[in-house]
Amino acid sequence: MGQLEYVKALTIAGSDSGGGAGIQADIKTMSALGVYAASAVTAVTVQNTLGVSDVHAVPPAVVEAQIRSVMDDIRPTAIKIGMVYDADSMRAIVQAFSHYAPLPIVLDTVMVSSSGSAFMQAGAFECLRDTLLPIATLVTPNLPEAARLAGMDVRCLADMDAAARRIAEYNPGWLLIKGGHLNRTRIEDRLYKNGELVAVFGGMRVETTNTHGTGCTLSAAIAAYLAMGHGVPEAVERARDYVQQAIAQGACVITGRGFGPVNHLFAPVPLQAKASGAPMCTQRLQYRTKS
Ligand code: PXL
Repeated sequence: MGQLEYVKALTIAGSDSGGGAGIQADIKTMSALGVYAASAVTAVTVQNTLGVSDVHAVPPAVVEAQIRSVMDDIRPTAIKIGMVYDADSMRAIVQAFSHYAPLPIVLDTVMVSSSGSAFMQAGAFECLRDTLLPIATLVTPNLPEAARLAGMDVRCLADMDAAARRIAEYNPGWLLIKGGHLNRTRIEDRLYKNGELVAVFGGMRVETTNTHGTGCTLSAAIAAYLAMGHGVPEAVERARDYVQQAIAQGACVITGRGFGPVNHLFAPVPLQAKASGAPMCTQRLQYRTKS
């Protein structure tokens, strides 16, 4: 038999000592979906289910060195970028990727924790928008993040569409605006390409406080499906299904005294491998188009 190779992804993100979000969520998610997860840690956060008590950034040169070390040897086929605390680290990430052929990059524009702590240094926002956004294949802001990127209030579905057109000035590629912050029972996430609405993904809100890390989990799952070779709309559709099930399967379980994690490991699959050098899977999924 010829040589086998795992399907591999790299997450560049902050550590959540509580284990529900950040790099821990990313590694659990990618692993649960059968994808080998490499990681570059950008910051160490001190937190549990009750909140964040401290944030320590990793030196930018060390962020860059981790990425280069993984890229030069392990050769992931998709990247997820989550929390990046300061502008120098953002520039270090862009610099690291300048050495390689373009890969699918999912950028989760993490700015504040769900409990309100700053996960991005004051003044780093413009750098995120002007240097990190342009290298992403897909950007996945929630409503407040989309509002900040677009420089406008986003309070309804029409505002999301208007914000998407503005954000396309910084990145003409794919954009998934997550509508969870609109307080509706039916959640709607909207996928755009170059500011144009491409697909609408609906789902019913699960009544639970165990939603810590859902944004991290979604972007990591998208990166995992991109690593398998799916296109962006298919990867988003599959990743949303995974997150919805992970929320439902962890909705009634107590982890700590605060906001608990989703159940990443409700149905883990074995690590996938392919013949080394063989093309990735190209199976396509139907996704709901705009109605
Ligand atoms: O908000 C997403 C997020 C990203 N990164 C880290 C986190 C969280 C949420 O708490 O802890 C490290």
